[in-house]
Amino acid sequence: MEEIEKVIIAGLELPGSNLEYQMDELASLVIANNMEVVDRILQKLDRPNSATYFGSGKLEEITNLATAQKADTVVVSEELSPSQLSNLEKETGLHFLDRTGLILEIFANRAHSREAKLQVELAKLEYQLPRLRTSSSQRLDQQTAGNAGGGYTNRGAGETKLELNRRTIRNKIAHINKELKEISTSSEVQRKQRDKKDIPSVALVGYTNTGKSTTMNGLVRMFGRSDEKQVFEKNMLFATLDTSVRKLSFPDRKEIVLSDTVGFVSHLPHHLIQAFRSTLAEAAQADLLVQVVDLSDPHYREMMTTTEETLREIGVTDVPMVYAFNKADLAGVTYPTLDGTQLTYSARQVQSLEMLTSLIKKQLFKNYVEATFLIPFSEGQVVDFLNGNANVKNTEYTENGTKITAELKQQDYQRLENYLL
Ligand SMILES: Nc1nc2c(ncn2[C@@H]2O[C@H](COP(=O)(O)OP(=O)(O)OP(=O)(O)O)[C@@H](O)[C@H]2O)c(=O)[nH]1
Ligand SMILES: [Mg+2]
Repeated sequence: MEEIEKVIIAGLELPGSNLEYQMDELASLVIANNMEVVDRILQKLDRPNSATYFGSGKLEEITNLATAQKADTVVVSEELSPSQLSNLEKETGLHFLDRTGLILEIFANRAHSREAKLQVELAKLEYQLPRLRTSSSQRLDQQTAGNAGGGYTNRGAGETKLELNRRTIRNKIAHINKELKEISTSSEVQRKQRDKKDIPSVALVGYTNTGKSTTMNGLVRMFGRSDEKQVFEKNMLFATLDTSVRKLSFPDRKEIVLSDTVGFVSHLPHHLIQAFRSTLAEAAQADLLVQVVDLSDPHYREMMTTTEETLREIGVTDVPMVYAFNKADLAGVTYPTLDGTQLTYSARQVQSLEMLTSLIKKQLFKNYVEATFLIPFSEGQVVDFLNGNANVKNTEYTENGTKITAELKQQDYQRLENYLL
């Protein structure tokens, strides 16, 4: 079995910070990256030390703790500047990873599809670019140390190497961007085709690990095609990194496409958000968002704020949203209950999913109307149209034609106005 890396998590308690929550979430992120938290260490400061983030006394404490716990890596709860990271490593001899670097690693390990892999790679390169100077010159220093009489030429060579590395990274970035663009235009084509078919789309959004994929799977079991694949659900942060789209068909013939996508976390690295734009575009294109919230998490309000901020950042501002407060079974409240656009439910319960379905349908099919038409026998194609596209509630054969009562889209209703009874 692969040895699990032991790490220490460390954070600064700055005025006004909610460090305990931050550290708990950091610990979950560390676990999500297949590492083990062996200890945590905190320091109270008015502001971070500009050179080493922590104060110098604390650095010694961190080094000692790491030795005692046999840990080589320290994960810090915030994003550090490139020079802070390299100073910390120099002063302690330990490996430091900041929160951004950690999230990038998780995403890199989880990405399966070509698109997700490219997106993570892009975010990593963008993150590395400003950090290149320190790490590559360090490597050159080490080379010089082992290479007796390296002399003054090394410095010049080092600069050139750095420039070369930067150029290589920029080239890679350009290449990946091009490839991603090709992929996104092709998925855009697919999306357009769906749009043309007029099927309304619903996107599940929300904080990571709230139960989006479980909700999707439950709905697909009830209303999806029997050969539709289940999506991956697991109790860990960032189980889902790709967008999955499934079609649901309800007994009344109404259909929707439902998408499940990557979850959010507070301070999601900016580069990642940029890189995942096209994956997240599914939400921007949706007719309705269902924000899945983990009601059993004491911090669910903060998580909702983060979700809404992240949606704004990716430009999703004017899609209507309903709220699905999940894991009600763990929260110890009565469920399922519906209050306006707010559902309290459990994604593991059929009755709950039925209520979610009716909430979604109520929002999406608001402009459906019920009407009764009388269609002359000579116009059988209109009867076929209604049977194929409307929720037919009653059919009667009269002397003058077929009398059909049906629930249908406003625009179809207008088209068929001539046949109104
Ligand atoms: N008790 C309980 N657990 C639930 C419920 N819904 C989901 N879970 C569990 O919560 C965990 C996370 O569920 P997922 O569906 O993978 O969550 P997600 O929102 O897709 O998470 P990411 O893809 O990581 O963003 C899994 O272990 C689920 O079994 C629920 O209603 N009650
Ligand atoms: Mg998921």
